[in-house]
Amino acid sequence: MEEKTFQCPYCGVGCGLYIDDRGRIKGDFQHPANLGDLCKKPIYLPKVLDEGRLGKPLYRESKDRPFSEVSWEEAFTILKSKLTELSPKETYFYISGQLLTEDSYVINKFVKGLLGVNNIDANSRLCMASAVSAYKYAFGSDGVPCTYEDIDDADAFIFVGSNAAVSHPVLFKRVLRRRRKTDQMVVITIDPLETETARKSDLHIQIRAGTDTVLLNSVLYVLHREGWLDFRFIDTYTEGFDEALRVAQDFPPETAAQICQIKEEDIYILAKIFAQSRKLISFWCQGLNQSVNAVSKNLALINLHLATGRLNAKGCPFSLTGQPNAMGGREVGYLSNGLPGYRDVRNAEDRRFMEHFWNVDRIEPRPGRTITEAIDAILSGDVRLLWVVCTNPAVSLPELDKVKKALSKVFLVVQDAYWNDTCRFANLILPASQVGEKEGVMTGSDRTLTLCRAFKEPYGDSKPDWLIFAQLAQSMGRGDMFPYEESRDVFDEFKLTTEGRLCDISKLSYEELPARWGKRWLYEELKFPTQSSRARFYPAKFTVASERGRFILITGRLKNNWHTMTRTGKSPELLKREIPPYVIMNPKDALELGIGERDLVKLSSDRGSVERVVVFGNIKRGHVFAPFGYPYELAEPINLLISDRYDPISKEPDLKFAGVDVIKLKGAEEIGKGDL
Ligand SMILES: Nc1nc2c(c(=O)[nH]1)N[C@H]1C(S)=C(S)[C@@H](COP(=O)(O)OP(=O)(O)OC[C@H]3O[C@@H](n4cnc5c(=O)[nH]c(N)nc54)[C@H](O)[C@@H]3O)O[C@H]1N2
Ligand SMILES: Nc1nc2c(c(=O)[nH]1)N[C@H]1C(S)=C(S)[C@@H](COP(=O)(O)OP(=O)(O)OC[C@H]3O[C@@H](n4cnc5c(=O)[nH]c(N)nc54)[C@H](O)[C@@H]3O)O[C@H]1N2
Ligand code: SF4
Ligand SMILES: [Mo]
Repeated sequence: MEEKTFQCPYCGVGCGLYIDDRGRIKGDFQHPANLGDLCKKPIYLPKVLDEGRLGKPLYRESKDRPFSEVSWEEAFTILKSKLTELSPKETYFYISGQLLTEDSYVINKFVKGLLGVNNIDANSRLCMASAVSAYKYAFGSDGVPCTYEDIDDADAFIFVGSNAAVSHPVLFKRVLRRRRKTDQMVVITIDPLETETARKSDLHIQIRAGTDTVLLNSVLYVLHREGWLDFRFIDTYTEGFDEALRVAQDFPPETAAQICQIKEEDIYILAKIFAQSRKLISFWCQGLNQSVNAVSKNLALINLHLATGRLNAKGCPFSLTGQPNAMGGREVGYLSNGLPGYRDVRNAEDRRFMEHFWNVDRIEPRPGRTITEAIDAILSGDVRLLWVVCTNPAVSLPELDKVKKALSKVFLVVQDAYWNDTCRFANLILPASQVGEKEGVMTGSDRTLTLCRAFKEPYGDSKPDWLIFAQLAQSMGRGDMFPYEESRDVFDEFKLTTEGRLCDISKLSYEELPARWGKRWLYEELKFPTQSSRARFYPAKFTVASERGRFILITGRLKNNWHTMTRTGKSPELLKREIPPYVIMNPKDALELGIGERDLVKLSSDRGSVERVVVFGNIKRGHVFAPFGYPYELAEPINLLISDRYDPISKEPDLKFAGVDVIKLKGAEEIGKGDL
C-alpha cells in the first residue's frame, strides 16, 4: 500500500490517502491528520485525472492567433530568449499553495537566486497572508502553535470566519466526534451566514461582515471588567497588553453590539468561555483573513488567548490553512518577502545565509511586489512577462476586469495540469504533471509533512513543476545551480536550509514521512521567537471599507467543489446542487425587492455585474453570499464585482466585502428547473 500513499490535493487538513488495487481512493489509517477518514471530494479524483489535461507545450507569439504545439526544447528556447530580452525586473512569477514543496523551492530559487529579483508571489496572498502576518507579530513565527490532537480533549471551540464543516470537513468531523464523547462542550460560530458549521454549533453569532475586530475587542473589554484576565500569564510571558486594552476600552458591549448588530449577551458568553472553559481552540479562516482589517481581526483574536493564558494545555488560536501545501510554501518562503527555512529577505543575516547556500552574489533586500501590485505594474508597462504556475488568476483574483486587461497585455506563460480560464490569455502553455504523477512533499495545517508518491505515468508530455524550472536553468547554462535528478535531491537540499530553524526538518528523509516538525506544542516552554522572547499583544484598531450599494456581498466556498473546478467541476456527482451558480439572500430582503426563490437576478457593484439564481437562506439582513470559482463556461465570475484594495500589513485583498445592488431579471418559472 505504501507505494500508493499521498496527501489529498485539496484542503489544508492534509489527509493521508491511498489508491487501492481497484483504483479507488481511501483514507490512510496510519496518517495522523485523518486517521483513515476523508471527505467526498477526493473520492472522485481518479475519474478526472486525465480529463481536459494539457499534454503538450503550446505557443503563439500573438494572442489573436491559434496555438501550435511545440517541443519542450522549443519552449525553453522561447523562454530563454524572453528572459534575456527582458530585465529580471520586468518579469513576474505567480505560484501556488498547491505545489509540492520541491516545486516551490526550485521556482523560488530560480527567481530569488538565479534571476536575483523578488518578483514572485503565491495565491496564498489571497488566502493565508493575513494569518502569517498576525502569527509572526504575536509569536515571532507563523507555525500553528498546537496540533489536531488538541481537539480530542478540548471543551470549547470557536469557529470565526470559518465554515469548517464545508472547507475543512475531516477536521470538523473530529470536533463533532469530541462533542459526542462529552456533554460539557460548546461550539460557537461567528459568521454573517448560517452555514453548515453554524447549524451544527450550539451558538451562532450572526455578525455584520467586516466587524470582527470590534466584537473581539469587546470580549477583551468584558474580560477586563469582570476580572477574568490571567495577569500572571500576561506579566510573565507577554508584552504590549496595556496598549491593546486601551484600544479595547473603546468597545464596551453596548457599543460593540450596535456596530456588529449582535446581542450584548453573546459578547458576554464569549468572554465567559475564554475565562472559564478548560481548553479552548479558536479556529479561523477567510472570514478574518480576506479583509482590509484582516491583521487586526486576527490579532484581536490572538489577544484573547494571551489575555487568558490560553495556549498549550489550555487552548490554541488555530489558523486553518486553505490549500494543501500552503504550509510547505511558507517553509520555503515563497511569498515576495520570504526565503527558505522561515527566513525573510529584509533580514541581512537571512540573506547572507541564503546567498552563501545558493552561491549567488546578491539577494534583493526589498520584498517584491505582491500579485495585486504586479497587475498594476503590468498595466503601467513595468512588468512584461508573467509566469503563472498552478493557479487560475483569470477567475480567482479580485477586480477581474483589470486583471483581464493585464493578462491580455503581458507575455503570459501558464504552467498548469489542465486547460483553465487563464490559458485563454496565454502566449505559452506548459503542461505540468499533477498529483499521482510526481513525487514530493506537502505540509498540512498542523505541520505534518506527507510524502506524495507517484501512482501513474505523467499525462502526455507533462513534467513535474520543479523539473520544468530546473531544465530551463540548465538550458540557460546554469545547470550547476539545479543539479537534481529526482525530487528527493531537491528535498535533501531544501531541508538543509531548515537546520536549527523553528521548522527544522533537516533530519527527516522521505522514508520517515509522515512526520511533524516542531514539538506538539510549538511554544511548549512559552518562549517565543520574538526579540524579547515574549508573545506580543496588538492594539487591534478597527477599519472597514466604504462601499456603495444596498447589500454587502460576501463570497466563499462550495461544499463539493474546489475553487475554479478544473478537477472537481468534471464530476457530475460533485456538481449536483452546486449549479446553477447562485446567490443566497435573506427572504425578507428579497421580498422587499419583489424577488422570489429561484428568480434570476443581476448583482452589480461599482466594478461590474453578473447574473445569479436566488436561493433563500438565513443570512444577515443587508448581506448576500455568493460562491466564487465557477469557470466562465458556467458563469461570469463573481470577482468582477470585487475590489482589489487590501489590508495595509498583509496586503491580502478584501475579498469578502463588496457593496452591491440586486435587481430581478426573470422569474423562476421563466428559467425552468435547474439542479439546485
Ligand atoms: N471572491 C473570492 N475570491 C477568492 C477567494 C474567496 O474566498 N473569494 N479565495 C481566495 C483563495 S483563499 C484562494 S486559495 C484562491 C484559489 O484560487 P486558484 O488558485 O486560482 O484556484 P484553483 O482552482 O485551486 O487553481 C489551481 C490551478 O492549479 C492547477 N493544478 C493542479 N495541480 C497542479 C500541479 O501539480 N501543477 C500545476 N502547474 N498546476 C496544477 C489546476 O488545474 C488549477 O488551474 O482564490 C482566491 N480568490
Ligand atoms: N469544499 C472546499 N473546501 C475548501 C476549498 C474549496 O474551494 N472547496 N478551499 C480551501 C481554501 S484554499 C481555503 S482558503 C479554505 C477557506 O475556508 P473558509 O474560510 O472556511 O471558507 P469561506 O467560505 O471562504 O469563508 C468562510 C466564512 O466566512 C464568512 N465571512 C465572510 N465575511 C465575514 C466576516 O467579516 N466575519 C466573519 N466572522 N465571517 C465572515 C463567510 O460567510 C463564510 O461562511 O477552504 C479550503 N477548503
Ligand atoms: S478534509 Fe480536506 S484534505 Fe481531507 S479529504 Fe477532504 S479535502 Fe482532502
Ligand atoms: Mo485559500
